[in-house]
Amino acid sequence: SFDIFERQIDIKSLINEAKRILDQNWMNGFTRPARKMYPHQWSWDSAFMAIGYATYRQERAEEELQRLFSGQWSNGMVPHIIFNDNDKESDYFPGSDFWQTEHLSQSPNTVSTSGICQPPIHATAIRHLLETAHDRRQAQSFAKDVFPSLKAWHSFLYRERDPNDEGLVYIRHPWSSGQDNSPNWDHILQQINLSQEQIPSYERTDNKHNDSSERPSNRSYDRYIYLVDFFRKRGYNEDKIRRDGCPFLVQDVLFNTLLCRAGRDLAQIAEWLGKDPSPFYKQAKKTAKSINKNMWDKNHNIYVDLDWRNGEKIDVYMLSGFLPLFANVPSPARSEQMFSYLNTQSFCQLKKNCLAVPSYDRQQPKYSDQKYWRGPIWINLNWLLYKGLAQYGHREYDKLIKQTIIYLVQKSGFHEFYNPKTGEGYGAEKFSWTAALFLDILN
Ligand code: 2M8
Repeated sequence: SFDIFERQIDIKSLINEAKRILDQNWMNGFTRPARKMYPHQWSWDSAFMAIGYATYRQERAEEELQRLFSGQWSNGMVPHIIFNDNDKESDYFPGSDFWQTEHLSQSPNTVSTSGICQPPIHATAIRHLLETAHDRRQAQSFAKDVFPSLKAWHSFLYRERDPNDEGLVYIRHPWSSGQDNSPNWDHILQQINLSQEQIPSYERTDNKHNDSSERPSNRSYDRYIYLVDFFRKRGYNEDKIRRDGCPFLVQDVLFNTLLCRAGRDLAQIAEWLGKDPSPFYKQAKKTAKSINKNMWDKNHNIYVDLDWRNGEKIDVYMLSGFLPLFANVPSPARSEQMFSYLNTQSFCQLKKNCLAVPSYDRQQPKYSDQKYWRGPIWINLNWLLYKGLAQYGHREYDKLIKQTIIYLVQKSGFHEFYNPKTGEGYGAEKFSWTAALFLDILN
């Protein structure tokens, strides 16, 4: 047991430590999420980094996102990884040679990239930068430069990933969700029956750097790799991938929530730049409506993912199911219903000494305190919840999130994820988005 409110905490030195971590992970143009384990540039991580840099180093925030967009494909996709070809220290798998994107007509010539995307929180980061920048003129000119890239990115998603024009886009790989090993994917992955010949030969490296009991199972990894092989065999052609029955097509709550919020942020950026915001507002409105209509689970008071292939709800209750709060999707009445589930032992209850909000309902049989994306506390999800709840006036709960994040960081350092019971840190150490979002929360 612990009392977070009794500790004397030296906030200043924690802030300095967070900045030091970002400095150490800065690779001259982008920030690696962590040494060894994640040596390249990841898409949604970069947006979180930019939000952190916005508190003290505007030019880095801009550089970071510029480098990310240098990897954008000609169809508008922002890849989930832009590889750091100079990295000699790491053996990250799957590297660029495995993705085989280099000779595609739609991939860039100057940098090598993966062939899938990650949650689109970039316009949100750029709007934030515009609102907080010390040098506003510079931020405006940066926003003007990247506006066409942002626009192409959102058009790509609605054009290629929403073939039935529902306002909801699908992802086709667990890595695209950002929550790689979430129990959300278990059922679909279980249904993918593969013979040994269907799995390309490969060697995992992720569990060399980390305790393998925290990482995804080999069976899941086989399916992650099979999916990449499925895409590269079809030249990353979306129609072909869908037509040939890609076994993983999911409309994910968090991905669509961030698209909805980013759509509104893009509209606001357009307005500031003297451009027409209405198409972006319209898309965001439609997405919000569909999240409310199709993803709401009225028996559990939370939003859930959908299997795009049959429209069925995936009955798994994750912290991300509350995150439509971040995009102002639920009505105030619905947000109260959600809060009555969030504020219980299933997640984190006020006045019960909990340590921020775990990523998965603790009462579920598959919940784990330790396993990557299957229960532990992640700072990015808590940050999104923190911002979301603030819009609905839940001050006391937000205070709890902020204080527990400070406690976690002080107790265990800036880890990738944390044990909700003990506060112990797991995964990569000196993890960049934990540092970046800590800076924003304390700003
Ligand atoms: C994790 O994902 C990568 C694959 O993309 C991995 O496990 O190797 C996830 O936590 C993801 O959300 C994150 O962007 C990435 C880098 O921090 O690591």
